[in-house]
Amino acid sequence: MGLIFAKLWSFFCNQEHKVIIVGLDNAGKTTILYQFLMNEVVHTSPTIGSNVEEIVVKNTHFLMWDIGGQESLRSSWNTYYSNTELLVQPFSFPQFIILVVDSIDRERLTLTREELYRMLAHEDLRKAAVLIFANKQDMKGCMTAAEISKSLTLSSIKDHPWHIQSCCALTGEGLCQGLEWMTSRIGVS
Ligand SMILES: Nc1nc2c(ncn2[C@@H]2O[C@H](COP(=O)(O)OP(=O)(O)OP(=O)(O)O)[C@@H](O)[C@H]2O)c(=O)[nH]1
Ligand SMILES: [Mg+2]
Repeated sequence: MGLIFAKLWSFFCNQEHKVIIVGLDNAGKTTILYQFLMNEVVHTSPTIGSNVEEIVVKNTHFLMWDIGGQESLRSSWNTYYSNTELLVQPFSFPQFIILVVDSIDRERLTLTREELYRMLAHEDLRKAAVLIFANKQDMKGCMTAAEISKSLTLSSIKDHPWHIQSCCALTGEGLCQGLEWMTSRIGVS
């Protein structure tokens, strides 16, 4: 009995939590993914398709899918929402959406808003919690997290847990706080 319990415990504790990292092109998604993985800034080029990496935080495994944000690729984001290969696992749908916003890109915030609400309405994402990174806080004249929150009307989101975190992917500032919010959502302290 004890052995069965231990195996079940180990299965659930070591399982991977699926995360999708989305946002418009040039927002800083890939830079954030590799800051998570290596604590350093990598040279990026626009992502065609996706990058996937396992990130371990406080013994919690996250399988993070960084999806290309160019206009032509956005219509295929929904192919990452369900993963038929993993349907036998309890969490084959994303548990987290990380939405990365370029805080200097005022012109395209409306577009980000549209993409956000399209995702939130998707059946496969109904249980996902949303972490919004207000990235590029090092840029002069950038929008604050509060401004972005207001423009995205985050306070109107009642059916998904959400959190907005300002950050700078180049220095890594703010990224840990975002990950901490994610681990707190799954009960890791
Ligand atoms: N100043 C500044 N530049 C950043 C920051 N984060 C990322 N960048 C730069 O923004 C550019 C785009 O970053 P990527 O991580 O490739 O953007 P992406 O969201 O993955 O873009 P796509 O793959 O096209 O969807 C790169 O030149 C990064 O170095 C940041 O916090 N501050
Ligand atoms: Mg990219």
